[in-house]
Amino acid sequence: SIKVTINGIVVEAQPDDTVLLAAQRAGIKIPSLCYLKGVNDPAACRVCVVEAEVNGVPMRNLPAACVLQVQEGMNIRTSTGKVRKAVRKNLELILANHDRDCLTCVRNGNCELNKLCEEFGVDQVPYDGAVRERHIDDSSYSIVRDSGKCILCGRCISTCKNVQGIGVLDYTGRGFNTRVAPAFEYGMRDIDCIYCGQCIVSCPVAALKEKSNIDQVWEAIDDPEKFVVVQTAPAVRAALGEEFGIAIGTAVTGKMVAALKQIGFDKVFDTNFSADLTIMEEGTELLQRVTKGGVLPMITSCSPGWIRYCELNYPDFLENLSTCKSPQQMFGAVVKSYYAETFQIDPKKLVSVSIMPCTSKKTEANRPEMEVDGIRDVDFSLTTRELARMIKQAGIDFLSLHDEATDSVIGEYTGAGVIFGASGGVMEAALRTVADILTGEDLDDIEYKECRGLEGIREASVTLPIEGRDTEIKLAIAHGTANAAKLLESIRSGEKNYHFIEIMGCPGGCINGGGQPHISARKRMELDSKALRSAVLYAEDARLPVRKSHMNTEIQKLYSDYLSEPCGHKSHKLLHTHYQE
Ligand code: HC0
Ligand code: SF4
Repeated sequence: SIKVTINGIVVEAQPDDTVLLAAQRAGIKIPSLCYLKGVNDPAACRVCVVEAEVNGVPMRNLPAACVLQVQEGMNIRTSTGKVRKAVRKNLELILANHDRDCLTCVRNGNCELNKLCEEFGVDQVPYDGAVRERHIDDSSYSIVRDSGKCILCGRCISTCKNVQGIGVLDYTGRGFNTRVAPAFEYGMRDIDCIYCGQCIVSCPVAALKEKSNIDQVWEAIDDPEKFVVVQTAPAVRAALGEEFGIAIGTAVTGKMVAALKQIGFDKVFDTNFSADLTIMEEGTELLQRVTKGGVLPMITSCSPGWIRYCELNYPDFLENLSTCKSPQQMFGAVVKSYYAETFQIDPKKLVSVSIMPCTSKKTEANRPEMEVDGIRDVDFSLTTRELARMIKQAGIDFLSLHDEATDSVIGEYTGAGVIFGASGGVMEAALRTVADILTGEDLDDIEYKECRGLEGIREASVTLPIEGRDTEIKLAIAHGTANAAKLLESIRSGEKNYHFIEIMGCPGGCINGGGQPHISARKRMELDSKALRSAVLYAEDARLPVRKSHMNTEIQKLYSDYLSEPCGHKSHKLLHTHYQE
């Protein structure tokens, strides 16, 4: 290791450390803005500048700590008058070209630029010259881009390109006219964006945000003619609390249900129910494909960012996709058919709302094929962040809410449904049911630990009795589309083959979706939010009395009273779909 001195403290650093990382590990905070751990280090904003000398010789200018490599004998000072003055000036320059309507901004309260300005006492913007032309693009169902808020940090560009392997955003124009935009300034609707929203959660300001549907949902709730039901995705409970100051990695399931009831939804349900339903359909589909010579590997189809990515980039794999709709859409279809019929509610008066950790779900809900006989499955899909805003708008004191439970007859869920929100969870849930069906037993060994974890691509295999013969079933899991691409390439080239694959569009799966609460770049350096949020779901699973989808009694009733059998005629009409080349 290398010894460097930071603010008079001797710090042990690794040879390839930057000064920013070495300082952070030693508990010394250097402010930063464009830096995003493991994703972006372009030294664009120059907010992390320091004074440095090597063996007593001062370095020229003020180097940026995010790209400055440590050297033996380096002496760093992070808070001199010169540094503070430079940081303040750089912040002022950024502010000069930034729309400063902070009061009405969605990032009010968690804006990283605002926080730095406050810390450095930036209380005026002394530059009063020309500002860049502002352009707001709300052409897609999912993502709004506002160039007036953009500070050109490049965090979204690097995330889209390096993390997701997509690269539809880039710098365009030069000098004063530099902007971040899709090529040829096309609208977000017209490019190969998968609406994963990873660019949103990496944005320090409000240059990228979800397209909000809050107003339409309030309108439906206020309309006495409408019966408004809501479902919440597995991953929402693992992160919603963060919006109310609760530590990352805390479950708020019961409070979330209580808040939704107070907001005024007529019935509160859980996507976990339809996650269980998905397992019944998808597990059956897998067994049919394996025993009847169908297309393998079968690939999960619940993540709409992944589906769009496959449609755009790997159309030769479309027949590998399970034909199951996602749990979000299955839930909507069940609410407007089985539930509506059971309680004699006119489906036209039913409004189906979903709360998702995802921005791509908004686009999925609007796909033309996501309806049955002209009735939409899901009318409005909101992000976890939008739900938090609604709770605040309703004046609900979230922290003091008492836990409440979801409504019946489509509200029960098992541990298998809960873990859908973490990468590997759908696979594990499917194995629990498929193994029981094939062995004809109620197996105790149901924690498939090999499915868990955050490695980008994971492989596993299980041996199951299929048609009387022990058969090895080969499995793979990928999350984040860059990893998905690697996995698909290895199959295309013939290097690998599998029976069943789980792919989620976002790194870590839904718990780290593009609709989840913002975590600042600073926090991301300090903790692993993906692991913390996943742990919430695995803990809830372990606590639940029933942990296998096929043992969900309300699912059993849904089949006996209405659908008759998995992958049967009615299921195909309501719960399955097709894809577009
Ligand atoms: Fe997910 Fe889902 S698990 S995609 O990550 O399958 O968004 O949380 O709701 O639909 O259940 C997201 C999360 C869901 C769906 C479920 C699946
Ligand atoms: Fe890229 Fe995803 Fe953002 Fe689209 S939503 S620009 S694919 S990061």
